Amino acid sequence: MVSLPNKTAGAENQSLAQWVGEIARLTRPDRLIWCDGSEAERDRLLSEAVAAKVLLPLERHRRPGCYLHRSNPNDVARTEDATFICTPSKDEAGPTNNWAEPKQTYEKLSKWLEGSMAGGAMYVVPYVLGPLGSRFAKAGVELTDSIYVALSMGIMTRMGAPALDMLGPAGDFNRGLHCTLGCEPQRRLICHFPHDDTVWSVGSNYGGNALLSKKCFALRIASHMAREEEWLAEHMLILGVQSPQGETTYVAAAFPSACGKTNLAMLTPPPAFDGWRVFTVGDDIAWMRIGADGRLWAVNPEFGYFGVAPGTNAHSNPNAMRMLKHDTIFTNVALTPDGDIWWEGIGVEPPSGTLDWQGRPWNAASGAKAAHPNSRFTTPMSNNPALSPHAEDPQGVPISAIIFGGRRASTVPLVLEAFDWSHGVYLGATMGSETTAAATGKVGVIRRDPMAMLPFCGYDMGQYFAHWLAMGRKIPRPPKIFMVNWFRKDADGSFLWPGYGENMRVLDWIIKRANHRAGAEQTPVGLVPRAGEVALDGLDITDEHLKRATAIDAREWEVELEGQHQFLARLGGTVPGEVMQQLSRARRAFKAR
Ligand code: OXD
Ligand code: MN
Repeated sequence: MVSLPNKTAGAENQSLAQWVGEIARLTRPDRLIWCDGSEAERDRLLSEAVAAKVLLPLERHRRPGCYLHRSNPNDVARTEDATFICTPSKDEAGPTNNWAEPKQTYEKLSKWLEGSMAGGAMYVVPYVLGPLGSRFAKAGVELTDSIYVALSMGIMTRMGAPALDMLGPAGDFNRGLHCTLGCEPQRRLICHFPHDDTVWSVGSNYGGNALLSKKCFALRIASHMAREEEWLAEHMLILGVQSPQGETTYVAAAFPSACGKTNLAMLTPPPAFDGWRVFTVGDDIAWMRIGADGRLWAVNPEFGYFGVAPGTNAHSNPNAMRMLKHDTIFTNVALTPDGDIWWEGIGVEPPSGTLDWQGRPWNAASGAKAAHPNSRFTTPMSNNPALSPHAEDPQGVPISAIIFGGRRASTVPLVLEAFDWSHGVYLGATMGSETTAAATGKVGVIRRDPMAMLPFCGYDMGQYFAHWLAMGRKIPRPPKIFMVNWFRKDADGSFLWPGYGENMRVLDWIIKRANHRAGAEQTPVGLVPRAGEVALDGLDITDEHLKRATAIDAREWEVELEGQHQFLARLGGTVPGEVMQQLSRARRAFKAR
């Protein structure tokens, strides 16, 4: 039986001490480790993880403070089939979430968890989401048997003492319980209990399933809280664009997983934008509240980035390449013989003798990938050379534009501005993307992913749209809403837009529109740039070419609007009439053309 340390700061909080005791009695770890978030603790945990072969140190001159983790090959992505929202009624979870009855789920998991940590340690990981001392900040505590998870939480969150300080003797917190449980797919469940502010995740150590601060708390549980407390918890990056005159405009953008969110958040402007700078506030999640000035203000609840490695290179994301030089945990990337990392699309050839993500000798001729397509880096945001000076601002940053985007080979133009908030909610509600490797399942089919929240909304989607519409009525000075698509292809299959740093040109138009400094052309589905309004200097692209990238093709849209209709119909009767009316309006506008 574990004895609770009585001198720890955490034990001051009665409900925390009680809950830790309860879970320790259930899971029966040999040791309880209260994480304080200190450097000394991190060094100690890193040494233990290396001794246990959970982490492999990379060559210390090439990648100081960097480690490679190889996961169980059956545990490489989020498992949406095993992800549940446990609310008293199924309706509350809605048709897009898996639902399970809370009491039965606790009972079932408690049986699995009995004695599950015997022989090992249980890490008590207190953390804060959001800048310390801000009105956005919320505390969580994750109990985990995984040293990899504890170390990753130390990167991804403000972990340890600050959280216990914030909790004090009586503060409330999100209760996260994570147990590796043999890492068997048959006993893998990620269960959310929004009414108890609780998450129980078993059977997976993959970031999105196991770092409970991230998708589980900051999105699924927080979206439920946000609805009750009149704010927004969104799957959005936050960036600031600074003009040569020093004026900074902030933008929040939602893209489904693995559509280049981290790259956009860390964008390096092209030479034509001399004197412009892009600053990252966040790369994955935004919490947004109405400010005293009537604008929408946003913070990044996280403290680090858990980004997709393949495709990251000196062209696609030069800031990331600098950021990943030190103090980073890489998961499921390839290992070169000189102790460095490698992945597909890193921009250099792999040396011979490279080991694949499972540690096996790799042979390029085999056609197999050396790095797993969903291999990741976990790195503190302080490593980012483009980190915004306001990333830790307790007030957050004021958002002038919200962008929705997806990966669409056709139909959706490079950029589209919504007519108003309500139309923007419809654009977000019906957005779709070709699927990627960030979740298990088929890759490359179109999946509708409203506001990129389909896997992350902790309640009914129709109600979520209603919440967005209600927020729109409450925000006195709402941001403008846009849709972008960097991935549209020409008839010959080539991309119509170069993407990456050149996306600055689209951001520039968006910012001009948000600041009422550019015109636009009306189409049945929104506003697009007029000829000459997207700066193309220095690019091998003509206005004619841009026209193809922003074209609205009535035949493609007929199919699109039918697809949207079918999707909204599947969501059921809670979809607000206002969203359906926007769809009908688009159909009528094409007919009237
Ligand atoms: C992520 C995801 O890891 O969206 O951010 O899957
Ligand atoms: Mn994400």
